[in-house]
Amino acid sequence: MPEFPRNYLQCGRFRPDIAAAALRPLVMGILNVTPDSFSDGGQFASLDLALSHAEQMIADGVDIIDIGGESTRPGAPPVSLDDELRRVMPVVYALRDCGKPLSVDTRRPAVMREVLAAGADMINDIEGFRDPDSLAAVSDSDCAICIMHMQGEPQSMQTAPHYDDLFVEVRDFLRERIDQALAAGIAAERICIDPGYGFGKTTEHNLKLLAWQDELQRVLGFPLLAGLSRKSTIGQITGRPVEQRMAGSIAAALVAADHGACIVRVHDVAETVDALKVWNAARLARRVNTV
Ligand code: 9MG
Repeated sequence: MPEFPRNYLQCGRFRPDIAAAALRPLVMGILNVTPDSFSDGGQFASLDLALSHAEQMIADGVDIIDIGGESTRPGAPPVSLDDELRRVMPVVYALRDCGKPLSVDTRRPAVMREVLAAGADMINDIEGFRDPDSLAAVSDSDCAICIMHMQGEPQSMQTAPHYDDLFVEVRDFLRERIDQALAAGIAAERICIDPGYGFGKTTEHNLKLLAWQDELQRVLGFPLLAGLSRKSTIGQITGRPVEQRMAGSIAAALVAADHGACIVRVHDVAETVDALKVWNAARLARRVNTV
């Protein structure tokens, strides 16, 4: 098991155990509150639907709920600050006492400040906190931060992704952002990293990174979050449209777990939790050589 700053992730009011997660990764459930969400067609855009979806995820064994008000689907139109706040804030207020850590997926420092003041426990920034004000927005709190690698911008990132050295470029980007976060006063136990599957990456890039992610996690020394659920790579491999990618996504979550992921970000919580339980039980049995 890689050495992490602590055996927990400091996540606002919570400290999920990532030493245990090295056995079974934490499951982060996706709660999109975008009308144009690429995988749920805006199904959870209204507050009531979002809350009942969250309740179901909790019943299904979710460990962290990731709320997002901006679609990050390739080519998705940008959302205004007001619209993002209008979508996300009521959900954060309604769920803050649900007993699970609340993560908010945002690139905007203004949104980070508002959701942290409202009780969010984690900020998931697909830009890796590159906005000059973003680290200041989170530094005074106790929230966890997920630093993700992305090449380019969501509008254009899948046009022609190219790397001279995929592993080195992703590693060096994450290392530089980790150093900036630490320099901004963010404690090491608050940080997790993410190779950013599908963000400026072809299927081949994603599969290579998946094979290398345990090495990435080991050399950087921070817990790794993997998000492959329903992404186009799953569609390319299986030939399935987005609404038929559950089995492929569960397989991807298991592979990510097998390659050391501490957190998997998924749409299908119940199915992924069950699959990880079976994977974990089989793995533990392999270690015990007496029957
Ligand atoms: C918001 N979002 C969409 N995909 C993601 C991924 O793979 N990782 C993280 N951290 N966030 C994501």
